[in-house]
Amino acid sequence: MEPVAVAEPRNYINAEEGVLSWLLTKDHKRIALLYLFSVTFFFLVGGLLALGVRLELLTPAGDMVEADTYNRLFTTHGVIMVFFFLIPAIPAVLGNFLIPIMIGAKDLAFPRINLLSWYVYIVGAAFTVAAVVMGGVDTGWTFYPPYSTVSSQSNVLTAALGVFITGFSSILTGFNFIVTVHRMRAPGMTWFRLPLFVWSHYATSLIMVLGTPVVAITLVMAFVDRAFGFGFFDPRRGGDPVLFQHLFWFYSHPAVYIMVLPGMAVMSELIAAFARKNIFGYSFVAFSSLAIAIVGFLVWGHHLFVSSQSVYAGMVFSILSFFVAIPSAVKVFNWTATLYKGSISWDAPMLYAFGFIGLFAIGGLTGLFLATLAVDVHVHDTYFVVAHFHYIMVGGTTLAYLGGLHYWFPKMFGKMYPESWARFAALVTFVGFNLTFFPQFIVGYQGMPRRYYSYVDEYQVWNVLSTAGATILGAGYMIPMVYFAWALKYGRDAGPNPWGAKGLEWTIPSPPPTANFDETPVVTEGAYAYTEGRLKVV
Ligand code: HEM
Ligand SMILES: [Cu+2]
Repeated sequence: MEPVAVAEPRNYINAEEGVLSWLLTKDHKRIALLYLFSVTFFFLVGGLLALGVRLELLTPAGDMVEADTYNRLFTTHGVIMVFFFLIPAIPAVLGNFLIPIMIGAKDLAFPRINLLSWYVYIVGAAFTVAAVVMGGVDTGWTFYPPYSTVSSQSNVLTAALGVFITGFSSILTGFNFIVTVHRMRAPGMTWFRLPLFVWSHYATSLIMVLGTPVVAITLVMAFVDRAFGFGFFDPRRGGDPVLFQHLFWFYSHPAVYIMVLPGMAVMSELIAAFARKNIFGYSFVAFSSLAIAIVGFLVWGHHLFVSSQSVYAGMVFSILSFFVAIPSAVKVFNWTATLYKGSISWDAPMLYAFGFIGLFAIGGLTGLFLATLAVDVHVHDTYFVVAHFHYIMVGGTTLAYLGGLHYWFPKMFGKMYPESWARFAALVTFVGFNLTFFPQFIVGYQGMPRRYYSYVDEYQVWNVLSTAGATILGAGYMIPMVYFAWALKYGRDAGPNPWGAKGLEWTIPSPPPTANFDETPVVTEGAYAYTEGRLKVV
């Protein structure tokens, strides 16, 4: 018999070779991988800094690092995690990879702008890395004046410039997504047939485009205050430091939803796929994303309850903050209703999804505590706040991100990851997470302030628990990195649709070819058209 040469099928990964083909690519899938590597890098750096913070807090005395070094540690941890990991992770990696495929398009509307976004991100990151190399920045990731404008001796200008530049990456990505969803949908892909992943990213993009310019301007104002003594935020020159807080939180509260809406986007896909059901109340879940995006812009004042803001304004912001709970709860209730009578399979992505619901619920409920004016006066700037935002951002967003990476890993790379390791890692992460951050609610309620490098002895037991948990959590985050790398080489072939899931991304080969679809698909049914209740056939 003649030997038959079977050429490896062409896909986006092996379509072209060489580093340049990656650095100059206009393929949204390759750009997603560029982001994957960069955000993973920053997650590792931010994680190491967290470890430093936690080690210092193992003992009550400030005996590992100087106070000044400690300030630089937690600030750099916060800046890197927020601006270089949490904000880009899901949209830039999973959104970039999936949005065009999910709507039946060949690419985003503006492929070159997509590549530009990544370069802008890298340039911004380079400034921030430079600030770290030069000795770090110590203002807290919020850059509050007058400390950031007048008193700080650290590299505020360089770090702020880095964050400012990175903002444009976010704006460009949001703008690209919005145009893509409007203009590039395949025939038959009506708005109400869009996967909820796309809806949620659409809402996220609105916040990116409308909110990010505000923080950009705010940082410019702080920059010129510091560099040239303009005095926007300096009462001696007719300015007002509280103005900074208003402007900053006008963006940064919605920014929390830039982090968590994409997490919710992933959740809807995971829940539908692993319960094999249509999402209960599809249009409610879709519109709740928009509602969160809109109401998110009206609540910034809950960060200013103790800033000398009037009690009247405080009350209004308090009530408005409660309203955000409604669309968030709509999502959680609708996912729960979807699970009801679903035929649930406990694959690793679903474990991450359940973890998300649990942690997000705790984070959200404690958010209501903080939104309650009188309670916030007590726990403001304590570890209660630290625990709250870690439950939402770290618990919620990173679990959704990891769940999504597991779910779409076979699509992105054509290989399966080892399932039992993945379940193990999900469990370790969940346990480690709660051990790290639950004690912080208690110690915060007892009065331990945030951003201090030493504390009274009574708080030590909670801090020891928290540091122990952080070690476990760190391990939980590292395990997937190891088996993902392993699976790239040794994993078994995934085939186009390993989960038997619905959605256009599962109709094309894994990894997808460069153009995604051989011919433009015609969509004839809504998202999640599962035959309800059917058992999973593997
Ligand atoms: C092992 C995991 C982690 C540990 C032990 C940890 C610990 C801490 C600690 C102790 C602080 C200082 C709080 C303060 O004094 O105000 C902090 C701040 C912060 N962390 Fe984490 N963290 C972890 C992971 C993360 C992750 C994954 C993110 C984001 C993805 C994140 C985002 C932040 C932010 C935004 C701040 C605020 C910094 C500031 O207030 O200036 N953390 N973290
Ligand atoms: Cu807020």
